[in-house]
Amino acid sequence: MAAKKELRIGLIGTGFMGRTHSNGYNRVPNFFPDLEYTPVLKVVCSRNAEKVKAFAEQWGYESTETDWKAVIARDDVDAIDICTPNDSHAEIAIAAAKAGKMILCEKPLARTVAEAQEMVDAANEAGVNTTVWYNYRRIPAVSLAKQIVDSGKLGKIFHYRANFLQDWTISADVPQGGTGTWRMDVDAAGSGVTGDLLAHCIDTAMWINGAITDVSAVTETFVKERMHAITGKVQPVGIDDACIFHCHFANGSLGLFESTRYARGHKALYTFEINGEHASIRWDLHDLNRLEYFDHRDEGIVRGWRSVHVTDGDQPYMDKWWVPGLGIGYEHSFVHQVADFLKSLETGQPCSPNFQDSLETQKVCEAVLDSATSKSWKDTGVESF
Ligand code: 4PW
Repeated sequence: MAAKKELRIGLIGTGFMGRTHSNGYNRVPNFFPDLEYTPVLKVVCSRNAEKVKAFAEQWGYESTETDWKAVIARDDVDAIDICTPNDSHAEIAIAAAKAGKMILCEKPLARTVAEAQEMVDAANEAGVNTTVWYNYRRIPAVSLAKQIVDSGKLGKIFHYRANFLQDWTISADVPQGGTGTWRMDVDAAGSGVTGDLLAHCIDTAMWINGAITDVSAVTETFVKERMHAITGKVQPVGIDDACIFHCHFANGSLGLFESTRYARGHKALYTFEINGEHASIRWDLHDLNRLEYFDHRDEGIVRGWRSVHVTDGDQPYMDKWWVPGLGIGYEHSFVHQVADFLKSLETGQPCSPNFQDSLETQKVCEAVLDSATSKSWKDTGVESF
């Protein structure tokens, strides 16, 4: 067998996402053996020297750094993987692009459109490959939903509906800022559920159903003040705890989106439903190997919702795993993203969503937040996706 080409990774950030990405790199060679490239875990970086060493040992990184600039300066690194809080994405990505490194950036791309635009410009100027980890696209049932819509089976699309519901911030004792709770701090995160959760829904929606052109939104911050874990002071909360928006898609369909971290009982309920002239589909992250499909053209006596168990080798990604009937999980979406990025190096095609695609998602998020503040409809400026 020909020797593999190496993609030498420098991972920055060792939180939840650092683990999901590292798991992806580790599993790809076993399950995607035909790829020309293989990831090599060169270096991992975090500020705490002891913790980063333990992370490197656990996940198989060859070395460690405590300053992200040192990772970018290394000649033995081809790609920078950004898993830090959102407030450092732009600075790290721009420096990485200037050093000619490929960039894999955790979502959302940035806190604002302005930051995201600078990242796109830097990547374009350097001509480096980029991708953003909107991982839910790569759950086989979600990829299958796109295939079905692209095949035209639904006919004209009328409605796209999505929810992302959680309940982990209901207690006023949850702090903002610091390790683990930076998502609660507007300076670190940029926004609340809009950037953290609805960004996933928007990325999937535009990938499947095209550009979102204009939006009308409401947001709410239920707990107005929280202790800040870094300053130790009780401070006003700047994030949106909940957001609901409706919108137009460029194809003429209507969209309805809701996200909150105050839906008691829901931990990560990401669902979407698409209604077309002939057929509808719906999907639920809590039952992620299933895609529900209803086709009005079925013979009347058997017409009804079909529950498609997406585990067959003919369905997206499933030829790589076990045998039909055996499902996979959340973590596999990251394995798929690594595989698709490596494949993109072989083919020379961009690995979608790249920085440019994710800038479009950022535009929708920003229009949603602007709409809620101004209590008016806002154009997103997204023309195509
Ligand atoms: O990206 C999202 C996170 O920030 C995730 O997909 C789920 O919600 C899990 O954690 C948060």
